[in-house]
Amino acid sequence: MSAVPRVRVNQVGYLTDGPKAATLVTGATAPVRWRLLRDAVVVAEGESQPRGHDPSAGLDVHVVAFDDVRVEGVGFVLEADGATSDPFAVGPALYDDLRTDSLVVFYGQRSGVAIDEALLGPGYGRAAGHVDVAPNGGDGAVPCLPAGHATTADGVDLYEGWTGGYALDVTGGWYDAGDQGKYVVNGGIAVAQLLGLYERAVRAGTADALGDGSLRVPERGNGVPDVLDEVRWELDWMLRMRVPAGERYAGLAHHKVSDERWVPLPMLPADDPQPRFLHRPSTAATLNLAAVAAHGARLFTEHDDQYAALLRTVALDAYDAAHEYPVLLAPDTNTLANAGSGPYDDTDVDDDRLWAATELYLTTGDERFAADLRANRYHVTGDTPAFRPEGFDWNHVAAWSRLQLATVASALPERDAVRASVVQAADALVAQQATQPFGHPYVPSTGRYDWGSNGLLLNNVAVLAAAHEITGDASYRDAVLGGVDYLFGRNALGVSYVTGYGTRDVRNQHSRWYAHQLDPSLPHPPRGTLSGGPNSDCPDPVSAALAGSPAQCCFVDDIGAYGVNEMTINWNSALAWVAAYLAGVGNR
Ligand code: 9MR
Repeated sequence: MSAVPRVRVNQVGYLTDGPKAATLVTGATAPVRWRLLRDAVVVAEGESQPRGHDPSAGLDVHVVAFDDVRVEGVGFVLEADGATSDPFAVGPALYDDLRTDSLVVFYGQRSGVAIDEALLGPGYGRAAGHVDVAPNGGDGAVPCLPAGHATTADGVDLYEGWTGGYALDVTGGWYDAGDQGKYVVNGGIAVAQLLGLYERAVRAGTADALGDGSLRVPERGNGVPDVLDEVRWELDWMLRMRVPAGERYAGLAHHKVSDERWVPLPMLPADDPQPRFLHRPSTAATLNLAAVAAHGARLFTEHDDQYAALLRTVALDAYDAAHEYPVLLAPDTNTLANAGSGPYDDTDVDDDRLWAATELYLTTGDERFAADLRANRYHVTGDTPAFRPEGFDWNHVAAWSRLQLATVASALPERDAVRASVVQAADALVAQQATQPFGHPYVPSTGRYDWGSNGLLLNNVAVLAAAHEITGDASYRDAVLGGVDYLFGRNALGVSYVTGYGTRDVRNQHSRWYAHQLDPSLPHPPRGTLSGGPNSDCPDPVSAALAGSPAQCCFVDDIGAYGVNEMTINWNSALAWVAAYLAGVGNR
C-alpha cells in the first residue's frame, strides 16, 4: 500500500448534510490552499486553518473544513500542500452496512456452536468450540477453580477459602475477544449496548432495520428481531453462570469461565486443549446480570413473555444476592487464577449497583429501586461524577446508566436532572472535541490513551448522540459525525480502525481464530470488526517498541499487539450502538 497521505480523511466518507473536515499534516505556519476534486474536476476549494503542534499525534497540522459541499458521489479526494488524500464518498447512507456488519461480528464470537460460513461469509465457518469434543474439556461441566490457584506468593488466598466444589454447564455465550475466555462483566456492557441500540431504534422509529431477517444469524426467520436473538445467546449463558442454590454465594454470578493457561495463536476454539475453570463469583458480575436481565425483560416482553418473565425474576434475585454480598471482588492477581484469562478486576461496584437499579427501575417502576438510585454516590443527587473524559466502559458504567435513565421513558422525579446532566457532559465533550485537530471527543485528563481507546471514544460519542436525542439540537449530531471521522482514517496514522471500511483498514486484530497473519488459511476478522486502538501503555511485546510515542501513535496492526489491536465484544457493541445511530440519522 502506498504511503499514508498527509491529508487525513474519513476514508468511508461524509454524510451529505453532515460536517466535513480533514486534517492536513504540514509544517506550514500560514493557511494553505486546498481543493476537493472528483474525476479531476474541482468541486470546492478554500484555505486551511493552521492548528500548530498536536501532542496526541506528535504532528504539526492544519484543519481543512469543507462543510458546505453537498454534492454526492464516490471518489472524492482532497488536495493540499502537494498531498492528495485517500478517496472517499459523500452520501446520505454511508453507515447502513456498518449497522449490520458490526452486529454480525457477535455471531462470529459465539461459543458452543458451529459457525456457518453461509452466514458469516466464505472461509469463516468453523467447528463448535468447547462442546466436550476432544481435545476440549468443553463447557458442559466446568469445575470451579482448584484450591490454591488464587494464592499469592506470600500465601494470601485471594479467594478467601472459596473452592466451590461443583461443576456447571456454561456452554454458549460469546468469547470475549481474541481469547477463549467468557467473562460476565464485559458480556454485560455488550449485551446492554445491543439491547440499548434496539431500544433506541424503537424510540426513533428505525427498528425495522434491525428486525427479523436483518442480520446473518441462524435464528433469522423466527419472528424475533435478530439483534435480540444475538443478545439471547449471551443472556442464556449469563443465566448459566449463576451459583446453584444451596452452595456458598448462591444466586451470585461467576465472574468468568476461562482456560487455565493462555493458549498460543492461532488456536481454533474447537482445538483448545486447556482445562477450563469457573472463577469465584463476584458482586460486579452479579450486578451485571441483574442489569441486563432487567433490561432484557423489558425488550423481550413483546416477543416472548415467558422469557421476559424469567429474566425479570433472575434480575430481582441477582439484585438481592448482590445486596447480600455487596463487595465480593474479582482480584487482579498474578496468581495461577489469572494465568489464562484477563482479570477484569473492578474495585468499585457502586456504579454497577447504580446500573442494576437503573434497569430494574425502568422495567418495574418500583420505588425501591428509585430509592437505591438516590442513595448511590453516582446518581444525580450523589457527589461522584458519573461522566469522565476518559469515557465509559465495562469497568465504569455510571455514565451508561445515566444515558438509559435520560432516554428511556419513566416517572423518575429526577429524570429532568438526569437529562440535564447528560447534556452537560455532552457540552464538555464538544468543548474538548474543539481542541482536537483530528476532531475526536476523547481527551483523557492524563493525555495518555487507555486500553481500548477506540471503544472509549465511541462511548463518548454515544453521550453526544444521547444529547442529540434529548435536545433535538443537530449540533450534537454533527459532533457525533465529526467524532467518528477519527475511527475511519482521520487520525495520526491514517488508518481505519474498522475492518472492511476505508482504504487502509486494520485487519490483523489479535484473535486466535481470525489469525490470517499467522496462517493464511484462516480469515481476517469479519467486516465491521473494531480494533481496540492506541494504548499509551504499549503493554505487549510487539507494541512495546512504540512505548513513549505520542498517544495516537501507540498502535500497530499486528496480531501480536494485543494491548493495542485486539477485538472485543464490548468495543464492537460500542461501535454497533453508534453505527445504528448513524444509519438512523443518515437516512432522515
Ligand atoms: O478491555 C480490558 C481493559 O479495560 C483492561 O485494562 C485490560 C487489562 O486488564 O484488559 C482488557 O481486556 C482484555 C482481557 O483482559 C482479556 N481478553 C482480551 C481483553 C481485551 O484486550
